[in-house]
Amino acid sequence: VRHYETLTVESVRVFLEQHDTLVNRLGSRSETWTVREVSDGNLNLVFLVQGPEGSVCVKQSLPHVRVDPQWRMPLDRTAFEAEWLRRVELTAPGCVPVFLLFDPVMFVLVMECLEGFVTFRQALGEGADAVGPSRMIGGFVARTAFFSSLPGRTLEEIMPNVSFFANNTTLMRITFDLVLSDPFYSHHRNHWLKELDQEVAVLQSDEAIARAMIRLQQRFLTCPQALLHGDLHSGSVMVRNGDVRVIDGEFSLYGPIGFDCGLYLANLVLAWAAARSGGRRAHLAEAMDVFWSGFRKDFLSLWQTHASGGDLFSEVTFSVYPSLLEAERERYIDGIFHDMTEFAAAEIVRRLIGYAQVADFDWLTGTVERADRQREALVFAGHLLREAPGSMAEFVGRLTG
Ligand code: SR1
Ligand code: MG
Repeated sequence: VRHYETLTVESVRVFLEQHDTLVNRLGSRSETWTVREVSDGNLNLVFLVQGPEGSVCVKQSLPHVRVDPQWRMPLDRTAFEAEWLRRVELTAPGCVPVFLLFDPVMFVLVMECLEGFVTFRQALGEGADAVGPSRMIGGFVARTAFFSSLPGRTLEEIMPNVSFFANNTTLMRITFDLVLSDPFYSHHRNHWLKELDQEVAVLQSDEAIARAMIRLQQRFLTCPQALLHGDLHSGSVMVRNGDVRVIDGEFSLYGPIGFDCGLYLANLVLAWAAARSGGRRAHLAEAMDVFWSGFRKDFLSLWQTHASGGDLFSEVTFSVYPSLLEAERERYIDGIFHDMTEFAAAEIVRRLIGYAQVADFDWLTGTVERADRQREALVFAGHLLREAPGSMAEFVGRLTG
């Protein structure tokens, strides 16, 4: 009887040997394979295996948070990631690693190894192009959202998926707590540079911000618009010479489209705040604009070319009211924009004062300068929550001021 056990560099080899398709991919003599553990995320184990013929990436859930063994956790997250990967491969081909195998006993997901890729976060820190990947991610979110939502599909196609992903409650809980709750009150998981004490106190005692967060909590849990990645920060994007892949769909859920957009945008803002020069900041501001305008353009154009594909905003039903349909579509996109700016604010705040922070500021060795940069982002996020901007130009204008 097979049972779950945590993989090691040695047992990964034994695991892979049991699957002919993987053995064929790597090359038949397993003693020639090299196995490397490269886990660096908060939750899971990751191994890269190189054989004479090819390579694979092996990801396994642990029964706890990888970086905190006391924080116990069920294993099912790789099952949701596998399902997300299989669906997104169809709606956004070439944008994710190729799915190879999921083992529901060992909670192991095997996929294409992204050789030579680095995380977008690392690339951003090294001054790499941000505009090209942002255009691609705008298109990626548009396609994955459109083809998993009621504008693009029928209710019979969508509803079983909504209910399947509604079971990803463990990771929903993490997001609800770490992104949308803890940072906005006094919680033991929060931590920040003491130079930011005053800004944090202001943020946590502002009624308008509390009101915005209550709205966001509701949007996150009660608005299943589309299948989301659910954790679309710059560490979930891999890049290599203009090639871009989205990884780590374990947080996938049906939720508001602005959540994925907001997380991506927030991580550009964090990179902007940590940037090494004014020129670099201008480049990152351009990437923000390109991301949003790319998303908007692609989502609207999918609507035009698949006008009868879905149940909502159907040209079949409302063909005699073309201007009404157009106005309603604009309103839908405006709603995504509003959600995006507020979710972006929540992500900025949590990455600066919450449990899981980001490495973007690590190159700033002096705490005073680091705090100054973080303060800029924190104050900007507070402003977004108090008063939503009406356009991307206003969003970028407030930032670059
Ligand atoms: C306990 S998990 C902390 C964070 O890591 C993941 O990448 C998600 O961003 C989550 O919020
Ligand atoms: Mg991750």
